[in-house]
Amino acid sequence: MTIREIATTPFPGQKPGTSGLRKKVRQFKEPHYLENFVQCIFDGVGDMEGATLVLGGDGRYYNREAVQIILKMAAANGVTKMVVGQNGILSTPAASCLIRKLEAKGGIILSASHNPGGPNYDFGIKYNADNGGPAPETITDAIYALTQKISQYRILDATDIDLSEIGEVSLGGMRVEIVDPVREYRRLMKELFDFKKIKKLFKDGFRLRFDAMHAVTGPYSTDILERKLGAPKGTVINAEPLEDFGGHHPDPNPVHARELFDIMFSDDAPDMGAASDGDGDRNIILGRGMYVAPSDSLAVLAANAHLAPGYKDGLAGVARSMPTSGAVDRVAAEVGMPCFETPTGWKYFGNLLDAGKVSLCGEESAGTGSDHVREKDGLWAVLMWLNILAERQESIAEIMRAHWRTYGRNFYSRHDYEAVDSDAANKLMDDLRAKLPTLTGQTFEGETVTSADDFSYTDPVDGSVTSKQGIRIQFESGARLVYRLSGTGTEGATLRVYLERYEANPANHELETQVALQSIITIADQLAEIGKRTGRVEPDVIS
Ligand code: G16
Repeated sequence: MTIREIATTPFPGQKPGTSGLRKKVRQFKEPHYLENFVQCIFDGVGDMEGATLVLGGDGRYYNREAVQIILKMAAANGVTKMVVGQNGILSTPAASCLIRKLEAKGGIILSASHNPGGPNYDFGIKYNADNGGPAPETITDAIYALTQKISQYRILDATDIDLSEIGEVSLGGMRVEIVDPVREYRRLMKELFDFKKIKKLFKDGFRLRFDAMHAVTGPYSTDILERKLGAPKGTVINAEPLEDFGGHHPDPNPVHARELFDIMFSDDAPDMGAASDGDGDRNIILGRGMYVAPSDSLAVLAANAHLAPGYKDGLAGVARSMPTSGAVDRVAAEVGMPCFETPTGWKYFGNLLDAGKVSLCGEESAGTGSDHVREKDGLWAVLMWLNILAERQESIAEIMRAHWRTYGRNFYSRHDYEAVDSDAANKLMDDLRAKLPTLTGQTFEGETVTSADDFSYTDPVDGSVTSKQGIRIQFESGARLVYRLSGTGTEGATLRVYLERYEANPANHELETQVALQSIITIADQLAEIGKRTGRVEPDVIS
């Protein structure tokens, strides 16, 4: 087998976003596009000779071809061992788990997360470092710089290898170990949670509906929930992973997980509903007739984590992304533990977790996780909730109401305007930024602004500064308004508006969320002229 050195030219726009490089499949299929980026990963990370890497993806369209290309390039770049999920499959948290378990140099994960899949939709690739988490900016910046000047890549001239059988094969001088994608992950979950108690919960008749959305958590949830924990067959719905996710967006929100929401708001709703996304790192939780906002879920997990064996000694601290509601801050203040506010993107939690400053973190974008891996983890969150429910023997609605009685309720919602003209979106943000210095002290709809800024973060561990991370406007009442442009979309720009209002009085805790937030919603449009500038009369997604 020979190594070929193929001449190439730089591609514009191979800049990794919040979560690696995410583009349309047709872009990835352009000659040399994927190969260029992969070569830049190998060169940007460096020292591939002797390295062990982990490789896998969420099984979306183009996963199979991409895995074969990456394996041949890894062999040509001197990688010693590649550990690949069977059939090229690994959920994002399972990949993180394997990198840590094997003490690998890092891993390559193929996914466009919650974005749709198929020939006309999205694909993605990202590099995770040896801590199992998304590569820090020093690495992604180095990769990006190389994409601007690449002139050749190396690839082994070889036939595709069969990834359907667990075992070991060689490819050129490289060993390829094909592993069960679920096994190590399941072991880790067993260490963290009381499987016996959760088993008993199901035995006693607890009913769960887990929507795998035809994405990667199908095999993980069927194995763990149905086979190991004894949940009845059919607990997992849409369990079969499909390359196009059955034509849906594998995004667990009220629009794309409609089927689950309908079940949970029906007369025959089970006790709990949950769903994960394309690559298995996000989660949503529903009780009977109740949606648990991800920011609230984070707060409840923070307040109850000690009920699960893996967290019985309590938490070192918690962290949330800036746009996530302050519900978890209230728990942290009560317990007396540190609470950090980071920019959006899981990578910002990495340093805090590695330094032992926090053991639980989460984001409004349906992500929660802990120091067990360095990615958010959908099924982990479901198991954590199950463990808490098994201990408390209360319904989800009872747990939520008790939580609000204790801490007050942070009403919260996110309004998304998708595929907005990029120039219009950037101008909207620039004009808002220009207005910031004038806002403090002004009153809108009865709400007085106490501060207004563009979020900037100084990492408490390495001192690095990340600026322009979203516009935040804080009101005297405790309400807050945040504007941010998404870093994960592949079409135009997505404007996200995050709305929050604190309510201490239990008499108002049952208000409908959008009603509770009405004044903030009105201010959001007044300040940014969203309707006028985007031409939209309402958001595409309200979550
Ligand atoms: C990715 C990151 C998350 C982040 C999200 C933000 O999620 O891993 O940490 O919260 O992007 O998305 P946006 O920039 O669109 O608001 P995922 O699940 O897409 O990998």
